[in-house]
Amino acid sequence: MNSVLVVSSLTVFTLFGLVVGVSVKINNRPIIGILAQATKHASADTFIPATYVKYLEQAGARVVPIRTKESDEYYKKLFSHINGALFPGGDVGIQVSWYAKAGRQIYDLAVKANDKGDYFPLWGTCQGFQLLTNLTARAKLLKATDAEDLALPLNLSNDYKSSRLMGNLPADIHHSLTTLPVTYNAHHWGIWQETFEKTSSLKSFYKVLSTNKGRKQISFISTMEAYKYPFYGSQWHPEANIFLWNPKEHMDHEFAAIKVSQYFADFFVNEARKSSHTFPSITMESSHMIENFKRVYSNDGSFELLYMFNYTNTF
Ligand SMILES: *[C@@H]1O[C@H](CO)[C@@H](O)[C@H](O)[C@H]1NC(C)=O
Ligand SMILES: *[C@@H]1O[C@H](CO)[C@@H](O)[C@H](O)[C@H]1NC(C)=O
Ligand SMILES: CC(=O)N[C@H]1CO[C@H](CO)[C@@H](O)[C@@H]1O
Repeated sequence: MNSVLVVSSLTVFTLFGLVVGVSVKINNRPIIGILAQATKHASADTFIPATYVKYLEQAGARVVPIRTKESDEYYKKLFSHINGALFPGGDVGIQVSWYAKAGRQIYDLAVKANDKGDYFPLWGTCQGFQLLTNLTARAKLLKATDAEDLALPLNLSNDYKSSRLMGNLPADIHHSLTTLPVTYNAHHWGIWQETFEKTSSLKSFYKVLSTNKGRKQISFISTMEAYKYPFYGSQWHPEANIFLWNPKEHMDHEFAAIKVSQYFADFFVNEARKSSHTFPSITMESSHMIENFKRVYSNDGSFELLYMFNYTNTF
């Protein structure tokens, strides 16, 4: 009788521990991968803008590069060590680039992992946003929006209130987002709202949180999140307000804009804290950190800081 009682209470304890462990386990050492892309810069084959690195770091994450042109094995292994991935902006295109190919690997692994209950968030910014739509719809959908160097408030959709990303916006952030030019656009192409509505593979996968109009006065999707996956996309640049300082560009640096940027960084890094992937050793973890790689600062008034990589040709 006694031993039966002991056994059953142990079982209850274990079950309880398991349930609690799975649902609330928080990883306070999140590491996020940022995807590299090709460059014509003389000093390397590929690069990652430091702005995206700083953006994640300010919110309590560390960064490792996701290199391009690597083996399937590389992406599988790296994926099992990191807690989220960010596809940054740039101009390599999303049809045939190594950036898009590597993005496809990470995206497919993330879908599979999340389907199995292994939480893994993705964020796409600008070109990275466009890549997410390409990876989901597998179709050529971009059309001209003419939104180069255009800082705008968001036109929130009715659905934003039921979203994870914006459902709990603090009042001041909501006010700034909807009234001030705090979202910096730097894209010629985009996903027209009309295209989105007509493309069932996108419409069933992503909830539209905001739209905007470029100089052509055509509405494009500016912020979205996936219904069933922790995948987020912004056609605008959340990192710009704090970390881009080219005086020829017109991002908003006022305090309210800084707080908006911080809100989105905090949100995404919190998503990464829900992933329990780790590197097998501290030695391996430190050898992957982006701090190991070469940085190049453009001392020409553009204030551009880039992490540089050569292909390793392990494929
Ligand atoms: C990449 O390779 C080139 C040519 O060998 C070399 O000059 C350059 O320093 C390398 N860049 C990096 C970031 O390792
Ligand atoms: C905001 O979105 C609504 C609904 O899609 C649209 O009718 C309106 O024209 C948009 N306004 C701006 C300024 O983008
Ligand atoms: C990376 C990737 O899957 N890109 C796809 C984008 O969509 C086109 C279709 O237009 C595909 O050919 C690309 O493979």
